[in-house]
Amino acid sequence: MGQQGSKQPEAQVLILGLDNAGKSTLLYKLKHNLSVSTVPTIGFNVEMLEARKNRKSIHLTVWDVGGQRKMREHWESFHQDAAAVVFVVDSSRKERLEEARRELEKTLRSEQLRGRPLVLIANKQDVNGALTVTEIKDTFNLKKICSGRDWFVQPCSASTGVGVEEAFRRVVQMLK
Ligand SMILES: Nc1nc2c(ncn2[C@@H]2O[C@H](COP(=O)(O)OP(=O)(O)O)[C@@H](O)[C@H]2O)c(=O)[nH]1
Ligand SMILES: [Mg+2]
Repeated sequence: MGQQGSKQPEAQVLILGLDNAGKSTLLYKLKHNLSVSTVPTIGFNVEMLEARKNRKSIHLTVWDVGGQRKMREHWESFHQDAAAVVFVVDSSRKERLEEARRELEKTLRSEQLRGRPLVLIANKQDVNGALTVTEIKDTFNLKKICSGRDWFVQPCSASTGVGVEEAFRRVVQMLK
């Protein structure tokens, strides 16, 4: 969690979401401004990023944890040190929204994540007919399941990069 008063604050950010939501695409867009072709993540990816908060530099360690069913049971082991959670949703897959909602709700119930801010990414907004931020917010009943923490929903396309930097600026702003 970084030492109090340390000159170079650090924070860990956890990217979660179902498989195929676009987590790894998002991470690599953010890190290298590159569209890379991803393969399903077995285990996790981790990247260090430099961000600015109140004109100070902050080191972010961003964990992108595989979203396949078998990996989800390991999400919990990443909770402890997470200062913020980024939850990525594939807005083009209406039929997987309920599954995503269940996983998010479970994640937010974690004691170790109590009070940690959440940025929900409504990804794949470039796809025709993608669910809007409002539709996702309502379906997820976010107001209710996020009580006691800061939260924000960011429309995004990890492929084109639209919304990617905004999403992380939000994350950084919300860090305590
Ligand atoms: N159209 C579109 N496709 C995306 C977007 N983000 C990711 N993808 C695609 O979705 C698939 C899964 O992406 P990936 O980053 O591997 O998802 P992960 O399993 O959550 O890490 C890949 O084929 C990506 O190219 C997006 O914003 N728009
Ligand atoms: Mg991945």
